[in-house]
Amino acid sequence: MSSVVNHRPRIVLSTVSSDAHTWNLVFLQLLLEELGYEVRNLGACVRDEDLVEAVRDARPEAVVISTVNGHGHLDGARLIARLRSDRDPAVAGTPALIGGKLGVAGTADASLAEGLLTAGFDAVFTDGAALAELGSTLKELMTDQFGEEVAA
Ligand code: B12
Repeated sequence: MSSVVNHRPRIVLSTVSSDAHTWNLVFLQLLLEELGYEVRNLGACVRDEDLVEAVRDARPEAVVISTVNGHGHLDGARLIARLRSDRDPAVAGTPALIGGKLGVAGTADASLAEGLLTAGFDAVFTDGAALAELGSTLKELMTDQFGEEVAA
């Protein structure tokens, strides 16, 4: 699908339902805004259905999920399954990535990435992954989904 976007590409930023941490979200909001995105930050402990409704309302070019409390591999898999099964194909097909501390095993949590990809995420950033790659990954995902015009 190709479409012309005449606003700054929008990102819905959120954590998962169990996760009370917020500085990770503040950090990512600032980084994404610096990269040229408009960010809707949903804050901590967001229910799956609230994330899906925010996507329906904001029609973002991408969803970015940050999680650090250790439950992200479970909550994230459930969350992305909910988004991908939405009745609206535009909502269900929104590019989505997740990152942070996905479990409680530090860099060994890299093994959890495969499950999150299988569940429906387009990209996974494990603990310690290069943050510098966030911008280029988002651009790739948006270009695949919407065409060249959306790049921030
Ligand atoms: C502050 C803090 C809290 C505060 C949070 C306050 C707030 N308003 O945010 C409070 C006290 C509430 C808290 C609670 C808990 N915490 Co806490 N907390 C921390 C602490 C000390 C700092 C987190 C922080 O703010 N970092 C600053 C931000 C900017 O960095 P960050 O979160 O690490 O995010 C970076 C990266 O992870 C990455 N990143 C994150 N998300 C994403 C997403 C993408 C896409 C990408 C690319 C990158 C990325 O980029 C960020 C910048 O580098 C960490 C330990 C630590 N030193 O990291 C523990 C820590 C995160 N907490 C932990 C735990 C276990 C808990 C509790 C479960 C404790 C408990 N038993 O109650 C609860 C969780 C409650 C819940 N429901 O979620 C563990 C998680 C264990 C794990 N995953 O391995 C940690 C790691 C402590 C530890 N070593 O055990 N916590």
